[in-house]
Amino acid sequence: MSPPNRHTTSTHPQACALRAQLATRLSGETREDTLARWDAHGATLLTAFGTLYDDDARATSALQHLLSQMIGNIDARRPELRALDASRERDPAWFLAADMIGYTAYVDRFAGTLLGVGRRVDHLQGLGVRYLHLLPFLRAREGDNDGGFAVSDYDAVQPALGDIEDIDALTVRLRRAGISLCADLVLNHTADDHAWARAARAGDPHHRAYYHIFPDRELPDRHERALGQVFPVTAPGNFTEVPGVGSVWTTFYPYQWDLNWSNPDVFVKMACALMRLANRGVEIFRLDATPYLWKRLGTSCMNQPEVHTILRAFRALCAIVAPGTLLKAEAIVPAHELTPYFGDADDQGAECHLAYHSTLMAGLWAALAEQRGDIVGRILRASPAPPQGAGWLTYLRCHDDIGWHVLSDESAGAAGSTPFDLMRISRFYAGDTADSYARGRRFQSVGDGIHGTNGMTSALVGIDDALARGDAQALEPAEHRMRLLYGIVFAVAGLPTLYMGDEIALGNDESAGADGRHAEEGRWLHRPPMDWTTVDRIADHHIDDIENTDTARPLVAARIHAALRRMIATRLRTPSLRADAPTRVLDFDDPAILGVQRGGEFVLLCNFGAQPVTIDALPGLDGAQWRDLLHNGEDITLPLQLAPCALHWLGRA
Ligand code: OTU
Repeated sequence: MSPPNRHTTSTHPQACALRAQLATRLSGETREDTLARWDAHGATLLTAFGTLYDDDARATSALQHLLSQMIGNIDARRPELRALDASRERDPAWFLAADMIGYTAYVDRFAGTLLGVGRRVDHLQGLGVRYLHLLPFLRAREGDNDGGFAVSDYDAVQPALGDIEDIDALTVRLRRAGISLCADLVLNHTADDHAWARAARAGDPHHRAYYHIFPDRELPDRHERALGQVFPVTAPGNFTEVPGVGSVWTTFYPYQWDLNWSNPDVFVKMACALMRLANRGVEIFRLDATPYLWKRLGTSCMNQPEVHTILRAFRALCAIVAPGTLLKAEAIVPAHELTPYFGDADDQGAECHLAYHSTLMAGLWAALAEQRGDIVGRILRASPAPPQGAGWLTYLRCHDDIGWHVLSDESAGAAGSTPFDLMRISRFYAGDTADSYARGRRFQSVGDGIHGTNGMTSALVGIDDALARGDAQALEPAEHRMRLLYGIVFAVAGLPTLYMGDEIALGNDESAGADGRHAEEGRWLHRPPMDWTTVDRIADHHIDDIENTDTARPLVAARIHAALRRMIATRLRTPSLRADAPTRVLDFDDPAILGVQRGGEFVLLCNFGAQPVTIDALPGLDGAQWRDLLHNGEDITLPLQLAPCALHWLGRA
């Protein structure tokens, strides 16, 4: 299917007709702004919707319902959110500024409840955080719920975390602190006890059509031949036999029923969920499992063209009803499939504002295990600059495993690079190779299968192991590794995001497996509760002697915290570190070295190798004078010796 061209509302008959409806039904205050937004984006929304649903008898009433809900939500949008909309329309690249620092956490693990998060704002501000992603907090099914990714009600909060009004209160508190809330919008599936699923179970044909339900295994078996598996060990297969219902499509866990996006009512219901959350102050939507929304027999049912059409429609919808809002693609797919989530070649910038750079994330870990900076250099070279007004989200860890499949091209030696062995890397991080310092675990991997790796940064870089063994000599390089990796995350193009606990090198939650509820789900290894005792001690300067090389965990925490804060503070005053400033990878013969120029005045230099390396010159930057930004601005003179795992941020003197 070819992508629809951009239409203008004036040449789109249906857009003109609906404009007239908007003009009569909107109240005075919002009328002019909304009509201008409709003129700019209405045709895109309608063209996308039409491309998806024109042949469907349900489309006309679904669209009418959508329009009514849009009007209702526009009318209900609070003045401070409207002000935010207006300011972001004036500065659409606001989230690409150098002072955007991200943070991601589970509400309960971080602060107990939504209101508890508000009481921890000081900590976030101390880190310079401007973007806070709270993992799913909407009401999820009881019992197993995939860390909240099995949503039972998009208009209710998980009772243990608070209630729906707490979202409003929290976002007000966050906005006052300059922090934007990012929330998950789980689009691909609902919990099996969502009201729609319950109605489907009861046999209601309208709601059965919200899901992919088959009377027998014939079509599921045909589909399976081309489908992958997300959780091959704990949830093999993509369909679940539900007694009295049929064979239900469940890409993830059996209790997560995939929604049928070829049904226009599903589109409208999810669009309404988005608008209501936006009106509660959510500013960024993490579109969970985006690649899976559209199914097509004979394909992997990932990244189908219709997924991109849905995203274009959602983008246009936001631009009309809540233009201060951003969309973030959670598409953990190889790099060449990822960039279309910003919009395809002839419609760049028409889809998501942000996308997780998962290839870079996994590549950083591969580079560390292989002691090869060139792995990261090649990934950066191959990463196109996102279109104007869009950016990468850069990160080192998140609540999920490190999925190695995103490196399938790179590990096979794409574009003449030296291949690397993902199996070795996966075993390395599980502590299963002779040279390993890591205490991670393999995830969903059986036999020769290479799936993912679990573990906190602290465990994967060797801090946990050195502390457990009380080995001060092993601790120092482990801390260098952590600084090295975060030093890259904070310096390359993107919105850099910390994973909760990394700011104090929080270790694995080794009790997770012992907890019966989570025994089956290895990802809980890296979802520990926040250690506020240590945070408070650091904040109160009770840990002064941070240069002390003692092996006590609080001292490590204080050193890592100070190192990350220094990077963040430096980033804030370095305009060349904007997410959209140009990137140039420097050529070095030694594969251990990574050099990256950002903008006109910044160079990142690191050594992934185990040996010191001497750098005689910075390619293409002859004659420039440099200061070492992370080391008190000392002058740098070439030749420069890079110690193993050295990290330097050079600024023009
Ligand atoms: C996401 O991840 C969430 O991040 C997970 O925590 C959920 O379990 C899952 O969706 C289901 O809601 O496969 O290993 O390409 O890779 O959506 C994590 C995207 C996952 C998928 C991704 C998914």
